[in-house]
Amino acid sequence: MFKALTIAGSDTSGGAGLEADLKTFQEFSVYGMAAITVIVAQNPKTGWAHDVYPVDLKTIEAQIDTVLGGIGVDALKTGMLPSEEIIRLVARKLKEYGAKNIVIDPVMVCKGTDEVVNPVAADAIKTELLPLATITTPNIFEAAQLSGVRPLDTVDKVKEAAKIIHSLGAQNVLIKGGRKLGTAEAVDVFYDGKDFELFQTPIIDTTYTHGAGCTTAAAITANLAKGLSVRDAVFEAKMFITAAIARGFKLNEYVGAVRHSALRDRD
Ligand code: PXL
Repeated sequence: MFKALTIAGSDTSGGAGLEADLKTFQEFSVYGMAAITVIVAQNPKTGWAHDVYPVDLKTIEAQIDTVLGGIGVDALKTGMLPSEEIIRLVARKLKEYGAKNIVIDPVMVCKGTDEVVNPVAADAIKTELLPLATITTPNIFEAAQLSGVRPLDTVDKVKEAAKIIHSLGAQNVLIKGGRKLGTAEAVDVFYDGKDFELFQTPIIDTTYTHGAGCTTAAAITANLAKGLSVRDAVFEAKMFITAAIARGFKLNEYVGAVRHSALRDRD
């Protein structure tokens, strides 16, 4: 059984965060484990505002020791890491255990809110985590924060940002442009340090996309765990997230989530 770990936040509403990661690992028949960094609760009384409750450093360290010290994994991903101290801890533990197949999802904002999780976090992600990344998967906002290229509104500028993020230490970079680049199709730009590949899919007209970023990174992680090349892991993840977005569904009046089970659902 291939095994994967997510070091991420809990999205209580279930579409994103470690909930998305574990559901996605399951869809790829990969055994999933989780180290919780933060709990995000959405407040129904304040228009679904995201309240963020970080987990203390000792508890995060104990969880990582459980999995990396006591079990071992074929791949892992990081998600929401809500402070500089937590980012530093995670980087230290990944180095301590010599972790391989590392997917860094540089989560800075949640869909539906423009709140930056933590402004200092962008710098710590750059210096601490990108050098460890087999691949990093920023969206446009995150890629702009990491690369300094602004505004990031054309495919050429996204390519420039990918080169900069690669030069910060990430071996491979996937910038998820989606529908934000004014292109006829949704475009994600993949860069392996040598060549660019554009992954293009028809734009799906929906706002039910909560969890799309986490799910994409988790699908890449699962496929790396199974031994696929980074490029093929990204390709498979793109197929998976496209189906999951196409079959997204409404959770409540505020938000709709991607459907992790889309590829096997018949209803
Ligand atoms: O989608 C980004 C994200 C990541 N991780 C957690 C979240 C969210 C957005 O809500 O709650 C835990």
